[in-house]
Order: sequence, then structure tokens, then C-alpha cells
Amino acid sequence: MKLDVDGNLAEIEPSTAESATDALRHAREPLSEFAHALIAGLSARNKSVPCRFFYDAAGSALFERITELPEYYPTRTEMRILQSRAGEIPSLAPSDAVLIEFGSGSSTKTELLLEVMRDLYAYVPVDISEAALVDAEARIKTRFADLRVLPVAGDFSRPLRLPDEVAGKPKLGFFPGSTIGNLTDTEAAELLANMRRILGADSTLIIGADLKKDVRRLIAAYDDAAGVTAKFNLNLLHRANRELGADFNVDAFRHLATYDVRHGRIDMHLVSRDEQTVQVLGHRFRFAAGERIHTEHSHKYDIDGFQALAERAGWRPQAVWTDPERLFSVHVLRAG
Ligand code: AVJ
Repeated sequence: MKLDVDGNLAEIEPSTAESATDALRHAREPLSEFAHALIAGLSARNKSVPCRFFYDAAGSALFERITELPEYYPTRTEMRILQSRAGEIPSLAPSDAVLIEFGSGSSTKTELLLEVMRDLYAYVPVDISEAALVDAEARIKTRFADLRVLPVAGDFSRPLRLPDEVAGKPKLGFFPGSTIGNLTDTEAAELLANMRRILGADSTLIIGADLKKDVRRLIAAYDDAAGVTAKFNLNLLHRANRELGADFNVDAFRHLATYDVRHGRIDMHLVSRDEQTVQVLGHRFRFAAGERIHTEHSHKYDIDGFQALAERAGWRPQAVWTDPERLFSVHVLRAG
């Protein structure tokens, strides 16, 4: 998508002098990935924005608050499962193994693994964000001063080269949080297959997957009483205003979480309260009253279904751990 600066200026409503100046300033910068995705997503017949754009600084802080909500069971349940299996974790990989963490945002879970696996050859956090990697490395080094930390900046949904130093070492992959649930089944199978290629033949993967359960409980986890998830969702619009000079009236949208039984997933949406028009970098988008922007899929699995998905991607299920209420599952997969 290309921006035509002259065209843009002609389209801007002369509501405030500031917004015109902002739009001009933004229009002269190369378009960010967020700008491209937002404009493309709002141009479609069914409007949507990819969920990875939730996580700017404000959104990441809101997600941290979500993990502490009484209704949001996944984070604490997964942590409890890992704690209860702490004694078994060292036997999953030989003593000179390399721990590869996909995404470096889950420090407490990582620390639990590092705590029980004292003979690791190295810890390799992989993240697309250099800033997140710098943070992760600093945090881990204060607690595990002797550990070799080899951060890799990159996108683990694509072919990725690990540091030469870890070639030939057995690998233990770690992908907690049910982040995989944000993907469709096809994308999830592709990601699992890619992780299999990255980790190699002598590898094990520990991966968290949220389980299907009572619909009311699921909805409550994504529409909490304190309204933190609503804020997290609406932050996308604030972010567009802050970063792109968009003119979303955020109060004119509301948060909505639904459960799609057929696909086994939570969907999050932003619903336009009224008919309205919004301007983003000179593009104008019309919203009908009640029209939705889809912002997230969060798939829920059953144990067999997740194992079948993993098998399609070249993994052999080795163990599955769950909590007494069967809210969440942690799968141990072996390269098949
Ligand atoms: C970080 C993708 C696991 O789907 O539960 C939390 C994100 N969205 N509340 C999830 C999220 C709304 C979360 N994941």
C-alpha cells in the first residue's frame, strides 16, 4: 500500500490544526509494519488487526496485569503444572543440553526451568524484539551468573540459524503460555514443524496449550470484571492514535469476547458503538453501528487434538501434564 501525500492532505478533515500536522509528519515517514497491517486490516470487508500489535509498552504492561487477574487462569495454572513437575524436568534432556526459549517474555517460567536444570550448556532466548532480548539477558544473568546466555534476534516462524556454538548439542525447546493458540491450526502446524527444524533431530519441546472448558469460564477469562482485558484490547486504538496520528474516538468502541464452538476458540473484537468514520494516515474508514474489528483468536484444545496437531508437524507426544481441574496442558514432545 502506497501513501500519496497530496491525496492524504486533501482527505484530512480540518478538525484541528494538530491532527493535520501529525498526519503530515507521519505521512513523510516510511510506513511502519503496524501502519501497513492496520490500513490493510481496516480496508477489508471483515475488519481485523493482527493480535501481535497488542504488545507495545502499554499493551505489554496490560498483559502483565491480565496474568494476575482472578479470572485469567492460564498463566498461574501453567506455572503450577511446571512447579509440580519440577522433579521430572531434568530427565527430559541430557546435562549438556541447550535450552531454546521461543519468545523471551515469560521470565518466571524460564527461571523455574533454569533452577532445576543446573548443567545446561547454554540458554538461547529467541525473540523478534532486540529490546526484549536485552531485558531477558540482563534478568537471567543477575540470577544465573554462570549460565552461558546466547540471545538470537529473529522470527521463529521462519527458518532460523542458531549460534554455531550450540551446533551438535541436544536441544530442549520451550514455548509456554499457549501463545500457539493465537494461530490457526494450519499456522500452528507450520510453526511446530519449523520449531522441529530449528531444534533438530535430537530435541524435545515443552509447550503450553490451553484446554477446552466451560464456556462461561472461558469468556470470563477474556472479559474480566475489572475491565483490564477491555483496556488491553482498546489499547490497539490508542496505539494507532499515538503512533500513527489516527483519530479513533476510543470511547466510541467497546470490547467483546465471544467463543466459537466450531473452531474451539475465543475471538476478541472491538465493536463500533455508533456509525462513525475514522482517519488513519489519510485513509478514511467507515464503521456501521455494531460493526466489529476482529483482534484475536485464542484457540482452546483437547489433549488428543493437540497431540494430533503436533504429530502432523513431526513431533512424537512423550508426556502431557495437566492440573487437577484440567484447565491447562503442558505437552512434552520428542522429535519424531
Ligand atoms: C498471550 C496469547 C496466551 O490468548 O490467552 C490474554 C493473550 N488475550 N487475554 C491468550 C490474551 C486476551 C493470551 N496469549
